[in-house]
Amino acid sequence: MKITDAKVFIGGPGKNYVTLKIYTDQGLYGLGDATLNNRETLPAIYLRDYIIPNLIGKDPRNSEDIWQFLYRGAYFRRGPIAMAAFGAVDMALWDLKAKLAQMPLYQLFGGKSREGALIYAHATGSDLEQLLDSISHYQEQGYKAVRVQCGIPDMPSASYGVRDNGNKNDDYITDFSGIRPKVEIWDSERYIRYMPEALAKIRDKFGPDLKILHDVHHRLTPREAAAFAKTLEPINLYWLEDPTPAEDQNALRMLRQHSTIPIAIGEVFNSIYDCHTLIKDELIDFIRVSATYAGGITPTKRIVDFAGFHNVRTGFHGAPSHSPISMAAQAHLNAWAPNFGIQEYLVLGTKECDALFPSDHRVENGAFYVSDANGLGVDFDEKEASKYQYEAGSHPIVRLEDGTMWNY
Ligand code: GCO
Ligand code: MG
Repeated sequence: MKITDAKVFIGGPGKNYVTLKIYTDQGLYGLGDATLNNRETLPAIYLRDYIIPNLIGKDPRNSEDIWQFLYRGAYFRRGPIAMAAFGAVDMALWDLKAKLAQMPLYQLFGGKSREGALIYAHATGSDLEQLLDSISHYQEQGYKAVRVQCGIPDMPSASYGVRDNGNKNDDYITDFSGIRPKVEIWDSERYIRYMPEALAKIRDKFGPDLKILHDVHHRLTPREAAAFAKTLEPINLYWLEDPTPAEDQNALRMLRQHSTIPIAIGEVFNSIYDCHTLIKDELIDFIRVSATYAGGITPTKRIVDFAGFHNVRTGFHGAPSHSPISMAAQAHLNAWAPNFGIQEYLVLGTKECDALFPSDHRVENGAFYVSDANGLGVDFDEKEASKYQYEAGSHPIVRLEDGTMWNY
């Protein structure tokens, strides 16, 4: 079996999805997702100029050797651009492998450990009242877990995943008005003062069963995060996400020594080396890598297995940046993983998106049910794809009130 061609498509309804399609001499094709939020053209160029010419003629069944070829062969390895490009190739090869085996992909990992996999939605509001409405909205739809983000009084603009159209599953991160980023202003003191009170009110209103998640979006220093986590303990959060910037793995050690709050981290990680210490030393509870940015199914599955030895569960990234292809790759891992925790689910579930990526995967009662179709179980309609093209957009940036750049 040989790879005969591969193509990269950029675009989608309200989103620059980067889709890789690998064709073979046996008529089967595989699909992968290389969407790197707000830097989408870069993995696409990496694929087109450097990877695809090297794939032609290779046996697609040797997915391990192809992954090693891409990773070790690049010399300058790791980083989100390269790993997103490798990730797309790897997903497409697993898609092909499972199609060849005539099985849904999860069967190749060891079958299903569960039926529906727990998912969480993003409830948000520019103030608490709006956020409470947004939580009710998702609860009415059957969600058992929600991430809650709300505006902070007297903070000029507090976007760390806050939007004012609380219930719409649109891509609120990318600003398509141009390439120059919107500036948002942040103040940790106001946030630390207000958020515990808001989270307590949410727990009070919705009772003990709702799984409440909160994303700090890398905004606090280690000491602030430790103090903040301590005050949140009575609220019994499902997790506190990205309390500090992920580069400083020691920060999590400090937090752990002061609080028993469950910590989730890893959406910006690109390899097992980024989370090795955090997992080995049991400094986190959930690992948030994605099949795209971590370089595909092959390395992600290794991270999941390693995490399992240390009581760390999965909580894969699933922001709107991921196309239904990587969501499917993660759904197959979620169906199998013995140490599955939860899946973030924000694929734009619009008619246009379903037409571009047809599939039988379904979301019901706050859980994701993986399709039993062969392969990843998601297709890509090239005719639909021809309606879209790349649209430049930007990701907001964050500054403190005095102008100092801060972490988004
Ligand atoms: C999340 C995230 C995202 C990021 C986005 C950046 O937890 O889902 O923090 O929404 O902001 O992926 O591009
Ligand atoms: Mg996050």
